[in-house]
Amino acid sequence: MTLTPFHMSDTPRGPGQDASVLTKTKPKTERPKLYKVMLLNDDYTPMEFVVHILERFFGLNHAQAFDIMLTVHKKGLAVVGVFSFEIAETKVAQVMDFARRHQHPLQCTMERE
Ligand code: TYC
Repeated sequence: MTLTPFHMSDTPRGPGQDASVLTKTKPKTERPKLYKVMLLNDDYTPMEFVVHILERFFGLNHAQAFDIMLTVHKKGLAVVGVFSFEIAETKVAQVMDFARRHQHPLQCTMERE
């Protein structure tokens, strides 16, 4: 019996089935999901401590930090920044750890935007 050599080019192909196309690349870069980081008011954390946190961990100047602290004090909470998941998680951990080490009950949370 005689065997005929098989070639890829023998395979019947329809539209979009070019044998030379091995992979398809996804054309679109997806936007990262964003998360709001929020500070919550309480009756015990000193105002200046909150201002310091906003300057230290969120890069705000003193006037911006004081404004946001007052918003939290008056309204109960405020968004202090919007970040990708990992950055938001890090900010929350830094704030919670710093507050705990100074024995203040300040709460910081994150939520999908
Ligand atoms: N309410 C606090 C006070 O009167 C100040 C405060 C502001 C606490 C913002 C927490 O996230 C906060 N000392």
